[in-house]
Amino acid sequence: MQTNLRKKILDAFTKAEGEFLSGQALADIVGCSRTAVWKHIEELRKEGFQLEAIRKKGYRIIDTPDKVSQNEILLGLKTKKLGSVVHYEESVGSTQKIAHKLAQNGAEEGTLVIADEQTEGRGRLMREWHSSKGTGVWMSLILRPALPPQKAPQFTLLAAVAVVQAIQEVCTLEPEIKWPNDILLAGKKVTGILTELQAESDKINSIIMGIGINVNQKKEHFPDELQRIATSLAIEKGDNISRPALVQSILENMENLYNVYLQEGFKPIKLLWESYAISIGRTIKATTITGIIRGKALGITEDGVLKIEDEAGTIHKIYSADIELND
Ligand code: BTX
Repeated sequence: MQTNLRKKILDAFTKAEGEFLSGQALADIVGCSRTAVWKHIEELRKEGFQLEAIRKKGYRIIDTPDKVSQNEILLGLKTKKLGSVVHYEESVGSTQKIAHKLAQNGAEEGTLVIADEQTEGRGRLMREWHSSKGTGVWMSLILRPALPPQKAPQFTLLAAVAVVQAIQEVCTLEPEIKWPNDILLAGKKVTGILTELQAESDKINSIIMGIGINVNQKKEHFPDELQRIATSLAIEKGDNISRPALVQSILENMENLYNVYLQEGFKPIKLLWESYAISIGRTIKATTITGIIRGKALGITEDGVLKIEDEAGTIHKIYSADIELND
């Protein structure tokens, strides 16, 4: 209930777009007493929000802390569904784990789990995902599309497009996608995406979309073994980036793409994805769990599966692999 009230107050400030809102106006919009509004305003202040209060005019928010907690995400968020429930933790093992539990317990579609730090962040095949404190976006989003499980790989590509669009919007940088789940800047990994499922044989119960973005790390924040292959938005931009603004943009782009997907299918997403992809048309080496395939990446299928033509002209369909560019 309290959380609901807070969400309504932040929504009202979002709609006001920097204009003053009187205590009475806020109380009317939110449907509570002026005292309750005042208490929430004081709590926001304690959490680092800077509010200007002028007699007879009311309140407006003039600055927010660079945190990724519920308040910062909700203030200014323009989505209907994605991010409407936010679970924020300062430090967790993995946001994926928490999101899995919430999904199992019936969490609604669009529920976001986000943390300031992960101590056991993970990538595909239980690889480690380095998730240092206060520097990145470590988030897991619950989606519940009424689809068969075979469609799930498409969501990795949909999420990649949403993240690329958000980075373009918020940082004016031009990232590229390496199939299926790496987003690169200057040839180095800035984002990893991990799509996990809770499903029955013919139906998805939930998709847990894990997204890890290096945002404000400096080179020395990365362990030695990552310094050669990883980068952050701040390194490439030469300036720090607002993490809440980035998360909001991801959620907004993702919601748009998800709606397009539900109405028109995967094709428009595929076209967008291909426009950002670097591996298509190039000679690549794909390391799968069953072996290595070398050949030309022809493109992706309607299901988001990668097609590679080897030297003998055989076409292979690759569902999951690590890709190296060979030309
Ligand atoms: P991946 O298996 O494609 O990539 C993992 C590999 O990437 C590692 O083996 C390492 O070489 C490299 N790596 C590790 N950390 C970083 C980093 N911070 N930046 C660049 N490269 C790195 C990618 O898996 C999927 C990652 C998803 C992470 C999100 S964060 C929120 C959610 N919670 C969670 O535990 N995982 C997801």
